Order: sequence, then structure tokens, then C-alpha cells
Amino acid sequence: MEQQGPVHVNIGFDKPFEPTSWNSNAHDFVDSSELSIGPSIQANVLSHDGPSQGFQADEVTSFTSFAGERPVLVLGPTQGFHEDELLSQALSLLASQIPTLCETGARMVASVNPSKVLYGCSEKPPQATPSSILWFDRAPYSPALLSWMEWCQAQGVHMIQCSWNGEICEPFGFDTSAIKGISFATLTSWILGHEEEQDKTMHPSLHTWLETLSTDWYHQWEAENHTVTSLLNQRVESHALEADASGSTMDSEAIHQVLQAVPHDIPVMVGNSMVPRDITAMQPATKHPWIIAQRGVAGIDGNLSTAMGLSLAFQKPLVCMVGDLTMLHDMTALLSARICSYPLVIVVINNGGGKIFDTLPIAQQDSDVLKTYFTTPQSVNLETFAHAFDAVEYVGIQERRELASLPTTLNRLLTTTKDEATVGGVTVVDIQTDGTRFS
Ligand SMILES: Cc1ncc(C[n+]2csc(CCOP(=O)(O)OP(=O)(O)O)c2C)c(N)n1
Repeated sequence: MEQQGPVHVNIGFDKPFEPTSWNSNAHDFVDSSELSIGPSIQANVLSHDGPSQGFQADEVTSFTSFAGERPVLVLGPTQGFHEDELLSQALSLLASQIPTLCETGARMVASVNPSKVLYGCSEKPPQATPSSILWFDRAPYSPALLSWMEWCQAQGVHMIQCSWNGEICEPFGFDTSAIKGISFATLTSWILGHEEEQDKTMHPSLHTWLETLSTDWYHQWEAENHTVTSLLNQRVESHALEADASGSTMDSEAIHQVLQAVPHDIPVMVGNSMVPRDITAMQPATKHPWIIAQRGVAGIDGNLSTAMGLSLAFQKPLVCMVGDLTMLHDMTALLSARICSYPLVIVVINNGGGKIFDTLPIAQQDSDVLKTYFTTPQSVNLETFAHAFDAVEYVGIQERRELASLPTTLNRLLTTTKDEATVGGVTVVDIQTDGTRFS
């Protein structure tokens, strides 16, 4: 049959298309060619197989002996936007004694105990072999972290996945038959005590295990974290010194500045495409304790609507940071600006189209093809567009020197209540950037 009209072609691809980490001579970075990330988009929960072997409610001792003396916590992106206070408390307790690697969009353990989340994901973790990896939520997406976990599994490191029902999901290249599962409910009850118990204390075997964990192990990671954080901060600072204030703004710098400026009790939802990748590539320098990402399906559709829903559900002001195409894709969400009863700030990293495609092999092809079919820069004046909507304010940041005003601007916007505001609860902060990142 003759094809007529537009056609949506969905081409499967191996995830994740992640940039490699910042290059540095001082550190041993992961080369993306080293990665052997498994079958494409394995978002399927392996419920039909179930967990290979799970820990049951009465198996604390077998859990602790399996976990061993040098465990590491790995926090992957959350499964959905669940806020679970008990689990956060339980994780916070674990993270105070176990080195914790936190992926962008991971559960907000850092907001409970920010100083204890040791490491981001931009760099290859030290070749220190843990006895076990206790992994929460989804598998991380960062190449550095994923390949390190794969390396660990090849060394025989015990893997335990903690998920809602104890099932093992999104294994990427992992051998699922060698992973044990445990449910949040079981682990939380071991850590905080059962609901029905009078004195809700930690299970004695778990307590003994945590008490006897090696402090050297923890300090080794803490020292590494310190080194990496200083290295990244130095890079940010030296760029700031060299860059011309009136010149263009790099994407990475704008994103870094936004995260620095947002108070830690305010959630930052990041859209898809390069923003979450850039954040991850700068971890832990970009560490903000409450970043929400939705990396699974990774659509650029509906991102603003999701941010509005989150702000209403959390009953909090919220920052949403997206690329310009993502903004345009869901701009009609602004029709609902009036229903935002808490300030919502939408930061647009306006780099002239889908700059993610510059990082993909297509960028090596004809530049016209890249521009016309992939980057697709749009000539839209966001200011005019934003003002077409009721209850939407606009702030433009055109030049690099204006970035300095971000903390004051964001603070003002996020603390203005709807009643005090001259316009409604949504502000578009449009940051003109040049589509580049630190290298
Ligand atoms: C609904 C939907 N359509 C198309 C895509 C393919 N896609 C992935 S990233 C991207 C470009 C996004 O551009 P922008 O929001 O400007 O972010 P940047 O790449 O500059 O970070 C596109 C079109 C998608 N993920 N979802």
C-alpha cells in the first residue's frame, strides 16, 4: 500500500548513548569502547524469571555473610517518583557506614545525609574490589559506574539488588543468575524494625555487621571522593578564570551554575537528552541531593507537564531543567501555568537544537544532514512565545556575565508565592548556551 502522510519510525538503539567522562591525564577514565552494555533497551522487568535467589524476611545472617566486610551501595535512578520516608531513613543509616555511589536521579538519600554520599559517576571508581554491591532501584546508566559494576561481577563480587518486590530488573550486561534480590520492605524492616514491634530497633545481626565493617574501607573511598571532587572543582574554576565574561556560555557551565544555585530542599527535575548526561559527567561536582530524572524511556515529550505534576504532588517549588527542543515539544503544558500553586522555574539550556546528536556517530556525516534531520535548530523567540501564555514570566540570560545573577534570580523566583507574584507561578529562565561541554 502506498504510504501517505507522516510516518513515525522508531529505531531501536543500544542504550545508553552516554558521553565518556571528562578527559584528564590525572585520572584513569573509562573509554566508551570498553563498554559491553547488553541488549538494547532492556527495560523489561524480569518478573517471569523472578529473582534468582532472594533473601527472605528471616535471612539476615545469610544476607550479611553474602554481603561481606567491604560492601558498597550503588543507588541507581528511582523506579518512578516514589517518596518513601522509611526507605530514605534506612538508606541514610546504611550510607553512613557503607561507601555509597549515587547516580543522577537516584533516591534522595543525600538530602537525609548529604555528607555521606561519597562518589558520583563521572570517573572510574578506584580498582578497589568490594565484597558486595548492594544496588538500589534501576541499574545505573553512567558508563563509568556500569562498567565498574560489570568488572566487579567478573571478579566474583556478590551482587544484591534491592527493589520494590525483590525482583531483579534491567540487568544490562549482568549475569542475573548470580544476583540475589531483596525487597525494600524486608531490608527496611531489618534496619528500622518491624511496624508491629514495640522498640523498633535494628535487627541485632545487621547491627553487628554494620558495627564491624572496616573503617579503612570507608576512608579509602572518602579519600578518593575528595580527590575527584577537588579535581572537578579545579576544572570548573580554571574554566571560569579563562572564559571571557562577555562570551558564550558552555552548556556544562550553565548546568553546573543552576545546580549550585538551587537550594537543597528544592527538587530539580531534569528532562531527557544532554542535561542528565552532563550532570552525570560532572559528578560529584554537580551533586544536588534531589535530582529527579526519568531516563528509562527517555522521551522529550511531556517533560514540562511532568514537572508541573511533581511540583503539585510534592507541594513544593520546583526547578525543571530541559533543552530547547524539549521545551518546544511540550510548551503547551504552559496552558496549565495557572494551576501551579508553587513556583515552578523552567530552565532552558538553549543551545540551538538537539545537541545530543553532536555526540553521536551521525555527527561525522554531512553537516547539512545532521542539522536538517537531527539537530533541527528552531528559530523561535522563547520570550515572545512564553508571553503568549497566561501566568508565565520570562527571564533571559544571553551572555556569560549574566550567569552571576542566577542565584539571586532563582532565589527570588522560587520563594515568590503565587499570591505575591505579579504573574503566575511559572517562570521560563532561558539560558543561551553554545552546546559545548568541558573536556
Ligand atoms: C518524543 C521524542 N521524540 C524524539 C526523541 C529523540 N530525541 C532524543 S534527544 C532529542 C533532542 C533533544 O533536544 P534538546 O531538548 O534541545 O536537548 P539537547 O540535545 O540539546 O540536550 C530528540 C529529538 C525523543 N527522545 N522523544
